[in-house]
Amino acid sequence: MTLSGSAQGVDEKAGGADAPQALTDGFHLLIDALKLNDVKTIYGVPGIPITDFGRMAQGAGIRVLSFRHEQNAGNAAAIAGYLTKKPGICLTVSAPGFLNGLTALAHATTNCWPMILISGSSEREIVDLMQGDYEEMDQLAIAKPLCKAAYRILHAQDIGIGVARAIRAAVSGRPGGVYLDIPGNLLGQVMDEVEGAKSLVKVIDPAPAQIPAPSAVERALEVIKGAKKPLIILGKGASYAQCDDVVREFVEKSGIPYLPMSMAKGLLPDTHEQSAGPARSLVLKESDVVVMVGARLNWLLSHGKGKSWGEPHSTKFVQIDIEPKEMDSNVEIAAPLVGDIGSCLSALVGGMGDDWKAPPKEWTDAVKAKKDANVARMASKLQNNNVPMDYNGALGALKNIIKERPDAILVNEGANTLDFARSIIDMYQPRKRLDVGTWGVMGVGMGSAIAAAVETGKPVLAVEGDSAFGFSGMEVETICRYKLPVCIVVFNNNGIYRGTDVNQSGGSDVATTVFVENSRYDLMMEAFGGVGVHVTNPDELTRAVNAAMDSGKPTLINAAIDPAAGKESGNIGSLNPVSVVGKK
Ligand code: ADP
Ligand code: TPW
Ligand code: MG
Repeated sequence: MTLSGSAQGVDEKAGGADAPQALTDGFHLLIDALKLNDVKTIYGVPGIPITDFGRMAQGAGIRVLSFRHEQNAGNAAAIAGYLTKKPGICLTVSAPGFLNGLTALAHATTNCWPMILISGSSEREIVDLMQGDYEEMDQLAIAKPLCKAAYRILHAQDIGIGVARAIRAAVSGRPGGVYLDIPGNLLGQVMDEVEGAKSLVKVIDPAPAQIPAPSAVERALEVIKGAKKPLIILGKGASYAQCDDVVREFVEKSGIPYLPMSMAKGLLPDTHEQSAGPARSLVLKESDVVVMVGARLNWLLSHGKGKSWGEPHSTKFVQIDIEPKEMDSNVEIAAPLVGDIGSCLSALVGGMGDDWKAPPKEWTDAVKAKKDANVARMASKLQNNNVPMDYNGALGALKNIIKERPDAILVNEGANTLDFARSIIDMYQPRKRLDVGTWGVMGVGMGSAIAAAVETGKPVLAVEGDSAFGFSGMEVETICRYKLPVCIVVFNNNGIYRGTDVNQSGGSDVATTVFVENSRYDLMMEAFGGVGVHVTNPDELTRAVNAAMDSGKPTLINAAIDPAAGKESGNIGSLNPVSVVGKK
């Protein structure tokens, strides 16, 4: 391209009028580098120094979605990375915008999702002398400890390699968040257009297969063969890996009961006969060999030890993970299998042979009996038509909706709203459940819902605690602006955990966990031209959600939930520290 305006003018003075040298600049190079590497969408907030970059990227055919807060744009990029296996891109302005986006970058890294936070930054010379530039901050140094890798590009000719490095760092090995620092004046730097095009790098095979060692495969098979009560745990690494067929083959050929972690629900349908989801406590306590597939033995699995694992009885672990350092992180791993999940599971299936023996029937029968009993016990509770609604009644309605619309994406956050929905709503397809992830972070809801709709084109049902929703609620405007097929259901119980807490001092402020009573979140959606509905019973809820999903119109349903129905901290109340001198 031949640049018009000042860049061309400079060139003409330098090169003479006869043969004007074609120029490019940092703006164009960055856009070309992203496009060359298949970046289709950028999530961000505009401002100095990246406003024009966003405009030009949009002009060049990249979809650039503007949010109301960078954290939500970052959460959208993070979940886009999870859904697509390509880095989700978030674009922010310097210092405060960068910091707002950084939480999401750390969240992506913690969850092992590929994401790149591209942030404009101020003048290096002024920042490094701490002379007080506009939005001054040493962003590279601050980002470094919070993500997988952090790079800064100083010269236009390095943009190609900088973008390539960021992409490869984000998706190869254990995926994670990468920070890419773009000083404002880099965008305006000019270079020869031909040289510029040559400097771009297309990343070849960004996440190479990692084949496990045959001896490690054999060791793993020996351990599994020796089991009397084996269990498979599928984590969100397994759903991220997008090798759904081989996951199914391994589970079905082995005949071993499996437990899906929250975001691995639906990798196999929750109604699969080998699912041990509803018998979670039993299988964790009693299994003797556990095959971990893309799941970590962190707090969500009680670190692989203690009472919930049936100690003093000991459990042997086989662990499949792409990250070697994950092995022995919490307990001894009897058979570490380091590699990508597709390659590892294919090797295991290959090694199982035709004479593979299913696990002892006493074990699979015991799991099934427990599961059937728990499912039956819940079924009647879910059909209640109580007013005000409790979690069971409201979620029973949503369970039926997802059963009828299995390709919809379920976004879920809150405490009780999260924990009850996770166990009540069955999922039927891979990567359809998006939630708070490894940190249990509130505020991912609207970013996740927006990215899910944009990346997949499928309808989205976001089931949100009223507190959880508030963290990203302003993005209802974004949802309306881009006319996304998102239906938000706010479980409105007047507060965090419960709406019934009282101020211990007896003063006039309400308790710390309590919100304005009977708020009408549905009116927020109406403010931007979307559909708002207020519902008080499960039948109304069902009707409203179906109407929203049929129409595809942005909708917010304010579902009035009994303020007394929830539990402190949902299912993880035991993690709260207790005052030794007791409550006053
Ligand atoms: P969950 O929360 O569902 O238990 P985690 O986030 O704790 O899952 O664990 C996911 C694991 O999957 C991480 O340790 C990560 O390194 C691993 N992982 C991610 N992608 C792959 C892959 N393609 N192959 C192998 N392991 C992977
Ligand atoms: C970034 C702490 C965990 S759950 C929750 C908070 C504030 C809200 C629970 O109330 P909600 O659900 O959403 O109304 P319900 O059904 O139980 O009433 N800040 C961040 N992350 C977390 N996890 C918190 C605070 C928290
Ligand atoms: Mg609440």
